[in-house]
Amino acid sequence: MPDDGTQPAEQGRLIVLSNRIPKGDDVPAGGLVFALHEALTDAGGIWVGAGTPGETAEDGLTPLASGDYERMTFELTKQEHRGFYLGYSNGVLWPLFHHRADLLDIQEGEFDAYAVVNARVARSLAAILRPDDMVWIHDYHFLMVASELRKLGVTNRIGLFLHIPIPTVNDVMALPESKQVAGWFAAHDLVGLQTRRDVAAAFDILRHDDRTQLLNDGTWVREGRAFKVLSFPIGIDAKAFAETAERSVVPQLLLDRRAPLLIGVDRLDYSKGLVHRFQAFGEYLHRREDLSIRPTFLQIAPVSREDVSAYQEIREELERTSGSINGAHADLDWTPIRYIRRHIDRDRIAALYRRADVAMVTPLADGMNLVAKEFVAAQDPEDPGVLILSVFAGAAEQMQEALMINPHDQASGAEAIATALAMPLEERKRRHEALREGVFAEDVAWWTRSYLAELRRSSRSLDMSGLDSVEGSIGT
Ligand code: ADQ
Repeated sequence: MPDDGTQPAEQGRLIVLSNRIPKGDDVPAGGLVFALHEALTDAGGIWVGAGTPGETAEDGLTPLASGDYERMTFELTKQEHRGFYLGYSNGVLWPLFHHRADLLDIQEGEFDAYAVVNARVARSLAAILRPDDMVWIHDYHFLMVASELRKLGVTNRIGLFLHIPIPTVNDVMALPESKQVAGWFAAHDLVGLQTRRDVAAAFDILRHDDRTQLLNDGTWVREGRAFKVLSFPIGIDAKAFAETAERSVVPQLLLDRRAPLLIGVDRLDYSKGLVHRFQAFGEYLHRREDLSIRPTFLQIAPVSREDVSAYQEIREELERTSGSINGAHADLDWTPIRYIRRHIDRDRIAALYRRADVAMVTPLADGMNLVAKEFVAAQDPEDPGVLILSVFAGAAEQMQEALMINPHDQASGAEAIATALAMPLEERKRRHEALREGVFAEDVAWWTRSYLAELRRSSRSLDMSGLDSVEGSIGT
């Protein structure tokens, strides 16, 4: 039988944990939630996520309606939601892991709420686990769940996949709990990251922990437990997305192919580099010699996490920047930046990608960035658009045929826009073909299979015989 991550019943169930979980029948297409839905539809199992915050919270899981797999929620109070989710997860860990230690908002009691919720989730999971079940934990909301499970005596295989980048050792030192971080990772059997660059950063963090050693086969050991840290770049359902793009309808207003269209699609987040992107476009407009070229830059960026103060600030800054660029360049019949804060249907987005001549995917830090892959999948191979990609997107490691830019350097972005808009068809096709091949081959099903196959391969107890430590000795 091929070890491809599909799950025969006798090997136990797959238990997936993520903060967000679809509560009704509709599973939002795209992003993490969609990827997990795909994984569970294939493998079966149980998906556990956060319930609606209430006045009190008890241990245990509440079943939701199930289909191909079961869904359950854990409880948390409104106060815990503030401390665990808005506070420690999104006000501390998110900026830290996106290299923005300057934005850390460390508030008393928030880490405690994080620890309390992680411990309750662990107890609730432990209560349903059977000996052969595999646990797959997602993202920064649950970094302590595995160590809490181990404290409860759970020996099941436990994997973590972090969708966001890994901080530098220096950044980690800004965390009051910095000394615990290596232990959190080490409680898993497999830590999956988006890129090789993230794996190198995680190795750095682990090397700085006195109790963690690297063996010569690439396995790490801490306090008698072995674990691995490897990269598994997440993909999209490329085939389905391409089909959606082909059959969806572009709004009439944007159909005039004589006016070049640039597109950006992001959650409104400071990590996405939106202000820098607008400034690069402004710089392009400023440098442009042929004033008859009047491109429109359509930025779709619905607000997210509005309860976190850094998100209110980025929104205001973005509005100021687009206003000032439009003020400098707009004409009676031309608005250079069209900035839409509304949520747009996925079908519409797919059609807009296909219509666009250029996509700007220019984050300052991003675990992967699925928009880059969606844009490529949506293109007409006979007349494809051009992807401008930041070197700081995780996607950059796989998508070298994009036009790479440094988002901190306005000139780099402005030049890339000029190059993209003038790129001959042959070069567009050549670059797109190479990108498309990667996006289709390493899709979301490939990602799930590779991760789960590796987690299944990991041994549940450490056999250290015959393995030499590369850095320091074992067990001293
Ligand atoms: P996100 O930070 O949410 O995800 P991203 O990878 O770009 O970022 O995924 C966003 C998804 O939402 C895409 O599928 C996109 O099409 C969709 N989307 C964005 N804006 C939208 C809008 N206005 N309307 C409708 N849909 C919209 C985190 C990490 C990423 C990592 C993913 C998956 O931050 O780096 O790639 O998880 O691992």
